[in-house]
Amino acid sequence: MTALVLKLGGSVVTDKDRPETLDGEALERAVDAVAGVDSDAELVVVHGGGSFGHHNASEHGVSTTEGTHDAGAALAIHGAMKTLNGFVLRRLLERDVNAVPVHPFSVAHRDRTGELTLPTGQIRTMLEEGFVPVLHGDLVAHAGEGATVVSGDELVAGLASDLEADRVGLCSTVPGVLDGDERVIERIVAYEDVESVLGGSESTDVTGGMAAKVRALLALEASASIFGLEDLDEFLAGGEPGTTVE
Ligand code: IP8
Repeated sequence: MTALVLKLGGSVVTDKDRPETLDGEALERAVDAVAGVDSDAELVVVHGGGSFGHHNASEHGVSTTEGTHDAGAALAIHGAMKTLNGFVLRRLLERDVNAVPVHPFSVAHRDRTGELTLPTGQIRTMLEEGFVPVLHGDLVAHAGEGATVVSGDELVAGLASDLEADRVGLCSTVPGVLDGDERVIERIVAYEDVESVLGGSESTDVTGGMAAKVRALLALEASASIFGLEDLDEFLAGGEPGTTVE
């Protein structure tokens, strides 16, 4: 199976400055672009949290490594992400995209080392049956921690390798990975190429900073693009806007 995995950054489709608020215009634009994709293409969409989920997670002291055993806290965080997922799905359905939800909290887990297991049998079958699965950053059960956050980027990496995706796109608030002069770096083939602008390999921005994104994408077989919303159409049409990581 060859699939296209697209991540819509949470800060692209929500208003980061106001809790639980969509960026309606940006979301419309993203959804329009997705609706233009050839209906035979196998497309998986993942969205991040933006102004949904993150504030609930920090309120309850939950991160990708610090968990909670409190079901109320878990429901608040997961519930916020489900609300956003519902908005994204509704907009996609309005554009006749055959979108269906996949909630990682119900299917994925981490072991004691933090390694994520995300089953993809249901996603493969959805794709084969003509659906567009829409996942989101979420909570996952984490051995020894209760429940911790899983970011959309981590899901993208897992999906891309498991589904043997041939293309991966991260639609971000920036037009690509920027060099010291704020110019988009066209191609990255090794972390050393960008270490001076993104920081050393010991820096651990597991919550989705650019260094973590680039490292995760370099580890994939698939070629991946990081680009801004204005370039989403071009990416979905088969182009390589922004920064290509291979
Ligand atoms: O915005 C965050 O997903 P991300 C998910 O992709 C939660 O990092 C629950 C905060």
